[in-house]
Amino acid sequence: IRMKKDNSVFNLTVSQNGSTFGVFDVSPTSATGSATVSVRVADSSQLDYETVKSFVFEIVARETKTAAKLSSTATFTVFLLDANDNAPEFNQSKYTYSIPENSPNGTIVGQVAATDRDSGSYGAITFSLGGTNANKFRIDPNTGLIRVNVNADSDLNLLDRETYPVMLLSVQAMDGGGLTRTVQLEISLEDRNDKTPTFQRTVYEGSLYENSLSFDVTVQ
Ligand SMILES: [Ca+2]
Ligand SMILES: [Ca+2]
Ligand SMILES: [Ca+2]
Repeated sequence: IRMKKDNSVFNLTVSQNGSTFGVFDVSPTSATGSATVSVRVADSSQLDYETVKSFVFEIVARETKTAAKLSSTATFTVFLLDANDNAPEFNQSKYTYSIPENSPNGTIVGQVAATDRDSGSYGAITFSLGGTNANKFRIDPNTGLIRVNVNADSDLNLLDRETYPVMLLSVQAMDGGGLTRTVQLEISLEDRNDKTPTFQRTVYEGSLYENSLSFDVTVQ
């Protein structure tokens, strides 16, 4: 900004509603006649878009050498622009679910949720799954709903408790600026009686002596 006050010496201060304001300052802080004044950030820790979206403050020029000490005030408004300074946050540090083994394709496993304090695309979250068994499940990238993802035609035993009783996966939440957060997802398979008893052979033979009181043959 440019200040002009003919032949007078004046001080420059930053205030807000009449009291000292420390978020911004000016340089120089005193001048004679006219001066170009820069408004600078004095305390960047207070520039948090998630807390305050704009600042209104005054720059006061006050004469120092005159008896009257005349002053003039200019009001400034500074609007903050959002930066992507927050990663998504899950509502749980870990998710643990349990479903029956051999659950069919589309079975709902559970739903994760995350928030992001930034605005617009910086706060828009996309979910994805990772880990060894991630292909056996699918997650809705927008809602976080997790479902079983098996092809019954080709992978009859994909969710077989005897193979993987507990599966450790990860869920990633990514915002529109590329910041990510990952949590563990543990899916246990509940036992179901999916093994029909079968004989190893269909024909068994045994011999016994006449007059025997018992007949022993091992059936497996
Ligand atoms: Ca912030
Ligand atoms: Ca932000
Ligand atoms: Ca963000």
